[in-house]
Amino acid sequence: MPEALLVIDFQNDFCPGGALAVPHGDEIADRVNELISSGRFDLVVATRDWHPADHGSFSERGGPWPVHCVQDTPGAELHPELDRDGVDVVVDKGQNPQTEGYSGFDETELASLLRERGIDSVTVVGLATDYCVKNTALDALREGFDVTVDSSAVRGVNVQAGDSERALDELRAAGARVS
Ligand code: VGL
Ligand code: ZN
Repeated sequence: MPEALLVIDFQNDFCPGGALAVPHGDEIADRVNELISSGRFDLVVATRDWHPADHGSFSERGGPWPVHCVQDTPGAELHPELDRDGVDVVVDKGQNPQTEGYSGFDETELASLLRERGIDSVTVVGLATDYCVKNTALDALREGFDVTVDSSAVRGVNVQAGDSERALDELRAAGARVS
């Protein structure tokens, strides 16, 4: 079973000090790097939330979020603790100003990339559990991949208390394995 590791949005803006900091987001680094170097994965993909400056999810445009992950800004860069040399491909998402673009599969080349490499199974880690990790994992299931979420390598925003737990429940109900 060729397997890919999908590292979702492990970027400066989603870590403490960033524009849309996920509490303890930086703490996933060790586990993510351990998975990258485990030898278990045939392909390692890192996604980046990669918004144009006028993205519709920004509060100044009536959206729910502060300005974050604007293309080519330091906040949009991959977190410095991520083992960048272990990443095979970077996939940018969220570029359409009109859509949220939470999922790594939304208007990207990710599905075709995985199929091209013969991948049938994915492990999803990264930020944030209740938004981009959840939506990417749900789309991976819809695309027919076998999906595992490594719960020690994700962290959530938790706008409402319990959002991350509910996201993991939803993922289990949809057929993902939560390890
Ligand atoms: C995300 C909120 C807004 C995420 C991206 O990566 O989970 N959350 N944009
Ligand atoms: Zn975003």
